Amino acid sequence: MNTPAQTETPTQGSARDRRIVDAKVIVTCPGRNFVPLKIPTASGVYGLGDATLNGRELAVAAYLQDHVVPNLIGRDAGRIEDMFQFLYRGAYWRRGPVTMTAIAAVDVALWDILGKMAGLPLYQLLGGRSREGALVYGHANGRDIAEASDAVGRFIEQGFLAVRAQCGVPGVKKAYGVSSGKAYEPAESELPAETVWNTPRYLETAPKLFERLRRDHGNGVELLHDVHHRLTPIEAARLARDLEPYRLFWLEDATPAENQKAFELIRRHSVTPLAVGEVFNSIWDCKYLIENQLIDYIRTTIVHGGGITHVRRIADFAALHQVRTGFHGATDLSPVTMGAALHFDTWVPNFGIQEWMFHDDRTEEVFPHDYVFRNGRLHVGDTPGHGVDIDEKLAARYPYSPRQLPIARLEDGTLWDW
Ligand code: CS2
Ligand code: MG
Repeated sequence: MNTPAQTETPTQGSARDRRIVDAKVIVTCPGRNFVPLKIPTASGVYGLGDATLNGRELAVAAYLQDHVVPNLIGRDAGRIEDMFQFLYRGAYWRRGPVTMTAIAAVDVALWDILGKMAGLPLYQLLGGRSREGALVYGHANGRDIAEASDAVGRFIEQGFLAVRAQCGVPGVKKAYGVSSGKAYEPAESELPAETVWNTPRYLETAPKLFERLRRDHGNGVELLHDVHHRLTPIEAARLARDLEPYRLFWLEDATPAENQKAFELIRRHSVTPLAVGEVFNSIWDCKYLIENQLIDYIRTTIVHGGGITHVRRIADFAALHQVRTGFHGATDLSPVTMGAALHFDTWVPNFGIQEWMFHDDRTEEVFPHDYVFRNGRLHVGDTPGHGVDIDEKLAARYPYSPRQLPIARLEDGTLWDW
């Protein structure tokens, strides 16, 4: 585990010290593309944010470079709330994944600066520890049910208390979530790879997978599953009902959630817990779902949800309705996001679980951090800020590599949700 270079003695800083003197948008590809944002202040203390949006990295980099960075220079890094309001309402064209990811990168960098200047870890700035370590889940998958069950077993042996399980679907090439041997990385080609989907076969396979997992591994491990937006509401209701005997921790993205009311149909037929939100980028995407108790976990995470400042509002709103957090944490979210998210997870009262897909060794070297895995949980350190740094020289050795996410079609060619 690399630990970030200790910053020199933090300075509480006056507005003069907190003045933003630069903002560096870095695009790097240590195993996959990331867009870190580095914001130095007059005092020499700098903050690090993450602006990675899988398959649209350059769109966010351009938004930052052309429309955000010129507005940062000279401003007070300590005015975090005002900066969010300026970048969100001041943009006129509000919301959307590119805008909110760009805002998130600035927001996280400013919170990092605040922590470094105060000499406090981010979780302390938010309100202190609510728990020792964040329960995490890993990604087990296999080309068939037996292989998937073996993969779940390996995660249990590594000490995971919760595991997401996905498996191949007979007759479906490249089913979602099944890796080709190495760690699962969906954005594999310069243009979207075309995959074929078959819902009836999937609806037959998924319950068999979990029936086998419970038979092989018992009820002690939390099991999760990601439908990845592929079912219609009634199909999602059927699957949620069919999975009830296997007591999933959650069924994720059961149906596309722009239609928030669709979840009323699922709720009517099943008590399987539901998780949604990795593709959301503001509270407005999930307000109806949360206030009507249509979901149990909200997955919108810091990098795509406007940063700590906005995601804290979502988490607090969710807490009023007994909805818990379950942040997205795929490999296409950098260690900067993982570090900031883990500090948030350490503080937030209505914490549920944190997704954690292992990053490539090259990524780990570019982004030294101080979080560690122990007894099924990730534990943040007490480094001031979010505890993640960047080795810029190393990052420069990994040029951007154009990659896009796949698309899915039904067998008759109908464009479907990937
Ligand atoms: C998946 C993601 O981790 C998950 O729950 O939905 O891996 C998702 O496919 C990627 O983040 C898309 O870039
Ligand atoms: Mg998902």
